[in-house]
Amino acid sequence: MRIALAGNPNSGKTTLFNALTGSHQFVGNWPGVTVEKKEGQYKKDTSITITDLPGIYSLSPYTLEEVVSRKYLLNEKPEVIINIIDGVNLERNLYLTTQLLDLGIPVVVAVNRMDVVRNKGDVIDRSGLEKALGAPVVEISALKKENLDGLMEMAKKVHGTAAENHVYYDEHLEDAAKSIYDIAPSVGALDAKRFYALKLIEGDQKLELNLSADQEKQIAAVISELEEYYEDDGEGIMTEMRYNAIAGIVEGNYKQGKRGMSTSD
Ligand code: GDP
Ligand code: K
Ligand code: MG
Repeated sequence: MRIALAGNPNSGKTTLFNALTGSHQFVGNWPGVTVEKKEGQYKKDTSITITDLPGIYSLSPYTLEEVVSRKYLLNEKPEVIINIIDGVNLERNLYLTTQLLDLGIPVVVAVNRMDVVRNKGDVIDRSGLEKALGAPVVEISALKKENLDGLMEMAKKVHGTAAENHVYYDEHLEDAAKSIYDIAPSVGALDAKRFYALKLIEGDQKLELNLSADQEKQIAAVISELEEYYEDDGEGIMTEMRYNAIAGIVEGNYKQGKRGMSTSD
């Protein structure tokens, strides 16, 4: 089984990767770029390969790290994604999560830094978060090596299952995505069809979809209509949709303790 670790910079990816692989790791570079590539075997089951992707905030095509991560996710297709998120910065970290869920690959969300979350007296409604995302959520501390067995058990459990995603936006946007599948059935047939449709709406120029000029024109018309309706450009629409959805998810599932800001790590 091939697992990719994806998450924001500083979310604890390397700490988790090292804890899971121990000395069973290989460090090189991603093809053609000087971004470090780390791959290793799960030390308790060497049939599982784990790839530590570069830290990213979004699956955009702008930074080198984003390009490398999304090429790997779209073209090499890991069988499971472990999305490590910083439990202390849930809102910011979930922005990437919403995009990973669009890829059609089973995702396990690992909420990291639980030692700090608990110290602050904060509480995450784990099962509420699972329901909101449509993906299993496992609370861990990569630093203290807490619940890493539980995380890997969950990764094995979702392996080979259909990817779920409960983060849907409003009907105008969802209808626009469906129109895009109708215009370009080749996009609709892809596992990552939702990813591609929403990125087309975002105005992403690096999707390599080989659409005909006519399809491009029809899709542009769908997007124009959406932009007129929301009085914003596609990128702005998608960003706001994602932030609004995440704000609701965090509001409903993260309770701040009375201890407020305490020690960091
Ligand atoms: P990366 O940028 O995602 O690879 O993050 P790192 O693994 O380098 O971790 C960033 C910092 O967070 C380091 O100082 C880690 O020791 C710390 N860290 C990682 N996981 C945890 C955790 O579960 N709890 C605490 N308190 N600190 C952590
Ligand atoms: K780091
Ligand atoms: Mg790292």
